[in-house]
Amino acid sequence: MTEIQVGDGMLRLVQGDITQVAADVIVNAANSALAGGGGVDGAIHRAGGPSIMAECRSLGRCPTGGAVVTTAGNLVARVVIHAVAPVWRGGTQDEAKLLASAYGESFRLAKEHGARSIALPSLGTGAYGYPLDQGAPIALRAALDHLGTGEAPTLVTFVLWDNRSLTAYKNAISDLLATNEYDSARTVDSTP
Ligand code: AR6
Repeated sequence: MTEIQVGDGMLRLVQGDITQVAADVIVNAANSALAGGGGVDGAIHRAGGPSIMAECRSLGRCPTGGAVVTTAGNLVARVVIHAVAPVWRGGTQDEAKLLASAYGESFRLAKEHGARSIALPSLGTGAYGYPLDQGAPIALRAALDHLGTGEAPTLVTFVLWDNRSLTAYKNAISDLLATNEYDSARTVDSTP
């Protein structure tokens, strides 16, 4: 596990299945139709049960770069935040802005729901094809910017499915911390 302290908050990078992580809020990598699918989305609906899809149907849609909240069904979390990353189209269609917005909305909604902890997957870097080396710093900047505010949730965990994603996130956090842009952030644990 990699742990970065940011002021009074903590950023964690772990490898695993997000449905198995205990956090007040779990973020889903959803589509605009909130219709379910593969990847994280499939795993969350399978583990959480049908009440999540029932609520998604009643909400209807969510724009790309946005996020909506539903019950977490059978999951340990209190709520699921369904965030919609952009489909990668070569980087010329505002993808970076839209991906940052999906993360930003997730943190905003988590705070609104009084969550102390949030677990997120790597949005957009699976079926939607966002290149990992470009998606990872966007995800981490959103988390560091949020933690820098000192607002809840103060524990942010990125749950990375495979070793490739974990490595990309670890490399990206090293690069970001080396810039000195985030002077309240420091690595407290870095177990391989
Ligand atoms: N826990 C954590 N991460 C996971 C898990 C899991 N259980 N399963 C997969 N990942 P993706 P996207 C990783 O495709 O790119 C869906 O069909 C995965 O390896 O889930 O935003 C939706 O319905 C990858 O690194 O999300 C949408 O239509 C990351 O999570 C579309 O895919 C994101 O991959 C969204 O695509």
